[in-house]
Amino acid sequence: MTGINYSEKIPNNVDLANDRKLQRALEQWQPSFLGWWGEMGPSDFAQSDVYLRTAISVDAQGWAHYGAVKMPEYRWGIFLADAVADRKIGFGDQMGAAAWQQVPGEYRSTLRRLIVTQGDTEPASVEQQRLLGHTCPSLYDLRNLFQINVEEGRHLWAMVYLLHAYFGRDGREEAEELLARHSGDRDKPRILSTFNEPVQDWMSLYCFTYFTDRDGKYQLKSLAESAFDPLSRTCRFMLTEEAHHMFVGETGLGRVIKRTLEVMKELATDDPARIRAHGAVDLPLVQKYLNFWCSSSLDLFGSEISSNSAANFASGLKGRPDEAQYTDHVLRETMIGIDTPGGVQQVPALNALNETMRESYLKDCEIGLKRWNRTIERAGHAIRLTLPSTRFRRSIGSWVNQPVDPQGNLLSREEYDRRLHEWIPSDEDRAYVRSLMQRVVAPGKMAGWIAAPDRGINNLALDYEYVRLQ
Ligand code: BYC
Repeated sequence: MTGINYSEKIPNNVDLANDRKLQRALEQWQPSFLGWWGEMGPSDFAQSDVYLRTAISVDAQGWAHYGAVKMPEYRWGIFLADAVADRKIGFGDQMGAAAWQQVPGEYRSTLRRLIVTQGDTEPASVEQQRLLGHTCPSLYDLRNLFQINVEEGRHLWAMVYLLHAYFGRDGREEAEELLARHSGDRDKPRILSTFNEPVQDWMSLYCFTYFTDRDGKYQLKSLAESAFDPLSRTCRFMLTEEAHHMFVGETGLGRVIKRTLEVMKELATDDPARIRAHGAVDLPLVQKYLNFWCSSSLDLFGSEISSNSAANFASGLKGRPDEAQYTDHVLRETMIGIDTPGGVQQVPALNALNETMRESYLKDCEIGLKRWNRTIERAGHAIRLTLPSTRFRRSIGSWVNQPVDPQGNLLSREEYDRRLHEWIPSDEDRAYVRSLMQRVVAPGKMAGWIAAPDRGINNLALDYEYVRLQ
């Protein structure tokens, strides 16, 4: 196991001290990062003590140290999972050859583009969430938000390390650009669409961490298979941090639903108006949030039929999540049927990899829904939460801009436009959710629209002061 050196300005386990040029370049980027954090990271709270975990090693068990930290003093650093000795490429046309420790010239720009796209999402998510601290439903939730934010900041460091270490001047320029683009900025937006959507309330945060961070899990898993070994190693460690982010989404939505069911029982009604009058989030409104964020996150996999994904797989740059579970790792022989508005189209499996990934992602998304639906069923209600059809509200791929309802039925454009507010949050719905977003910061107390979590963080009590506000 490689230990992490915290005595350096940039904590790392990549022996940075022995590469003075790289160390200097990263130390020059560090103040820009801190400047960005101060301007675009969580607004206020810089003086608050937050109960955060920090990586102390890179093995899966017990890698974290917990303690009170002021966010600007968080020790962001560079942590790669341990190297696998004699690692071989596990898929594509070069399967079985030695993994690359350097970037082959012919793949340089494609690989850089993949790393930049991945890197761009990390600060984007921090920017999207920067105002949420002001309306936290509890100190427990506030701390979880900040934990996610600092870790996304570290994930940016992970990609910036690769850019600086392996892509020379171009890489350094890209690292600067990662701090210059901003979520939702009209002139310099973030690269992928979902990362320009505002996340202005905690329902959106829980959906974002449930659906969008899960895309992160799948993309990181596929990059962890990469023939470019430093990318594989950094993604493997990022995945261990990512699990908590999805936990926040799944338990957050679970707690909202639990509270709604309590209110429904108390009032003996499933009438959304009465539930809202009582300050809870009615289940049809939860469904609308799921529809919005699931459909947006589905776009993040790219087009169903994609020559980019085919080329990336064939050349060994990007595999499938858990590549070892498949039998065919070359995919030169197989065809796959893809659902398009013109009917099912047969395409080479190699060109359908984005869709293959999207399908396994959706199976993973179903797990939380099953759990929430069991709770709803046990409470004696007939309503069930569902994932929208992959044809619904797509901005990328075969179904782009098709007027389709969440069940996947093609409608007239007029009917679609008229009924869209039934399927995703309307202005009125969003205004209602905004009205619930009142800050609750007494230790152990929860906002009225969300149930308490089952347990505290790191075995601490629920009424522990997870954030000491200053
Ligand atoms: N929005 O062949 P196509 C995370 C572009 S989340 C805008 O369809 P391809 C996180 C695409 O870039 C994970 N543009 O798809 C979560 C391409 O442009 P270029 C992030 C889009 O290339 C929460 C063109 O359309 N990581 O970590 O196979 C918090 C045609 O592309 C979109 C990655 O995404 C879109 N939705 O796949 C914090 C991994 N979709 O290059 C963090 C790296 C496609 O022709 N990225 N385009 O100019 C990739 O692997 C691929 O770029 C994509 C697209 C999967 C995104």
